[in-house]
Amino acid sequence: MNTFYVTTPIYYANSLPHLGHLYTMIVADTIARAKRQRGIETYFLTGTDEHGINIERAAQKAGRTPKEQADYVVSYYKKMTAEFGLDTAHGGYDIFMRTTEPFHYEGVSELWRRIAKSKTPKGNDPIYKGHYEGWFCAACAEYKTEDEYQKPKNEGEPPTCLIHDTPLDRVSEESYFFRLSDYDEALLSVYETRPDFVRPESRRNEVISFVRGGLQDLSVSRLKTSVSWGVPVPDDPAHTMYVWFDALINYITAIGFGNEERQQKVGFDRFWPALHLVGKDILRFHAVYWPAFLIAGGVELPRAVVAHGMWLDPNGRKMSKTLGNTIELDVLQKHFSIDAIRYFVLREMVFGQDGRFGYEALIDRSNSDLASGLGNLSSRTLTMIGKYCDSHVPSGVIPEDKLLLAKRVGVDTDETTLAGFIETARDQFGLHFQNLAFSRALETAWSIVSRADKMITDAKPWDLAKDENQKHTLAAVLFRAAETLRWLTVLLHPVMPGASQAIWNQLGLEGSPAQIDPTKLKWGELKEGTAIGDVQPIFPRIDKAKTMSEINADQKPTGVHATEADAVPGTAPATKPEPPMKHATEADAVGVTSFIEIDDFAKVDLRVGQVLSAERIPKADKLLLMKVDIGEEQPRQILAGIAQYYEPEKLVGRKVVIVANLKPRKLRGYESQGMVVAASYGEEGRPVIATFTEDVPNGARLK
Ligand code: ME8
Repeated sequence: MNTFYVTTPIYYANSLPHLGHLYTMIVADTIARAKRQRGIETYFLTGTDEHGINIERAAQKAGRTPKEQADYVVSYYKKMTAEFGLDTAHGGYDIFMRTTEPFHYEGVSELWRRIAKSKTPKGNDPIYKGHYEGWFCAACAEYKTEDEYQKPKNEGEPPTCLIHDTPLDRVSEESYFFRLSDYDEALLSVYETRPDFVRPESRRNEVISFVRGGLQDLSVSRLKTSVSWGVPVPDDPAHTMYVWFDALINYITAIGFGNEERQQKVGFDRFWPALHLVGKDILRFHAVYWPAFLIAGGVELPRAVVAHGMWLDPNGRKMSKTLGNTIELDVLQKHFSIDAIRYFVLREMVFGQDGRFGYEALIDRSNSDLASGLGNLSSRTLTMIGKYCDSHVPSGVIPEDKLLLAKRVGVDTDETTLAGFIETARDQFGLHFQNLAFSRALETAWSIVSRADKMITDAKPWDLAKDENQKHTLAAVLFRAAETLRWLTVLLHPVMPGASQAIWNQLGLEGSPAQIDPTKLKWGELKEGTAIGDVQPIFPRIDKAKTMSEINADQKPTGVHATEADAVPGTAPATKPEPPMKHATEADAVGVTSFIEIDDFAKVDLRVGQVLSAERIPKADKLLLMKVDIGEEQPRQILAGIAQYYEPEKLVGRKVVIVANLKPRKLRGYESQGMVVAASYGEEGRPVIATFTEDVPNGARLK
């Protein structure tokens, strides 16, 4: 049986979720929907991590018991997941896992016992009793070594956590240890033999160098007198298990490890191994400790551990409650459709790298890609079918004797040109999706939107409608547009389930795009004569000024918010108010003054390139150092003076135009082997990089 299991981290039940938590769930939900659409039986887990000192303290502060605290946070999570369409009722997760479930206690105890009975690869006992002396961060639920904390300013004070800036707890007590130091070679061999085990590549390298640096044994219990809120150590109830030990095991207890009832209901053998999606903040736990526990317990390793980057605010700062720059989910939900949010986070973050989240950017993308892009393609196509074809899908066939007429108005009489383009885009979309390159996948889907838009604009159906002789040409153009829409709804279903279904219904189709395997789509299967449904706008345009002022009014009164308008002056030039596009400076407006021959132009070798990496150069505010693939054996190293306007991480994967035969020159000690072509406007000469809306191979020449 073909099955698939995907997990998000289980989130701490000490505080309410924010955009970061929502993001991992959206990614997992998208993957799960794509698998289900392909007929693969899929299990999707999310949930909460409810034990440990941090929950105990949060409960105490709120005047609740730890369980009441967990219940409170869980009820919020459940409400939130329902509102965002991520719960079971909306086709989302299959289990909201809670570590306070009795079956979880059973499974965790079972794994502890199995580990305790085994031997390490070096022949030692994996679990031993010792004495722990050191510092612990309750918020990270992590023991900290000297290079992981800030030493105190005054003697006698505790050091502080580098992440949370809060004082660490001194721990000096008896503890059980897991002999992690004996698993280094076993782990390195996993990373070596399974290069896809930790993804992306950069994270895999980090993990390998961490393990190569030497592993220390891990304290896996606390005395019950210090931490009582957790799973008791089997046969030694004076000890409570370390919260991460218990939490990681949730991924297997949820599907039946150590509990017969769960095993019957879900099935460990049916679904394990899982694909674990995590933020890079907790990669070490998932890619080092977790596989070591599993090796020790004789359990198969996960399919893969995939770490995504973190959402930062528009100024590039980490989102945190203290800074007040987290994105509030209720504000987000009030002003944006679920599909627009899903599209934005998947399109905007280059998977694996950090991304910046701002409401203004979300509005801009919604308006450009959704309202003016997909939404407009859908409404113009369906409105024209309503107007010119009596609301029925017309025939796509142009009769032999009308082909010449169609050709005369520039309509391609060979339907397979468009069909071929879309089939190739569908395949590319699928490949990107499989590699979790959602941003690239969506770029590819939007190349289909542009192609269909261009077909309509070039064919001018409104003119064709005036000529009775062209009625077959008109019908064929509208059929092709409608068939393109059908394909788009199927491709985009995992990303935007609501909007895809709405367009599907408006096309007059039965069932759901959720039931169509995109790899099995065949061009032309849209049936002539299908009565289209009621045409409604799918993505209404958002009034930016009005929505921004409403958002600002809605935000909690304390702290700095995550809107671009709140950017600290001088820290993020990209957030300066942009001059309206139409108002170029007078200098820009001067017309062309002298002409060149075509041969002069031919001297400039312009090539299509793709940015492979982009980074800032220390002490050079304006320059970005990029590696660009222009179809040559080696990528070009190119410097571009765009750092004040472009975030390097957003350029990765983007298609650009390169002047390939420009004499190399050195800037700030780096050789630049070409130039990126950009428009320049306004008094500051703001650069806007030239790019393509359709897919084009690297190295293609511009003529
Ligand atoms: O670490 N950007 O729980 P947690 C992107 N209980 N993702 C973010 C994010 C951000 N700014 N902030 C949070 C724990 N996340 C443990 C996990 S698993 C056995 C135990 C997401 O509540 C991201 O997935 O701190 C990150 O890894 C996770 O929330 C951390 O959630």
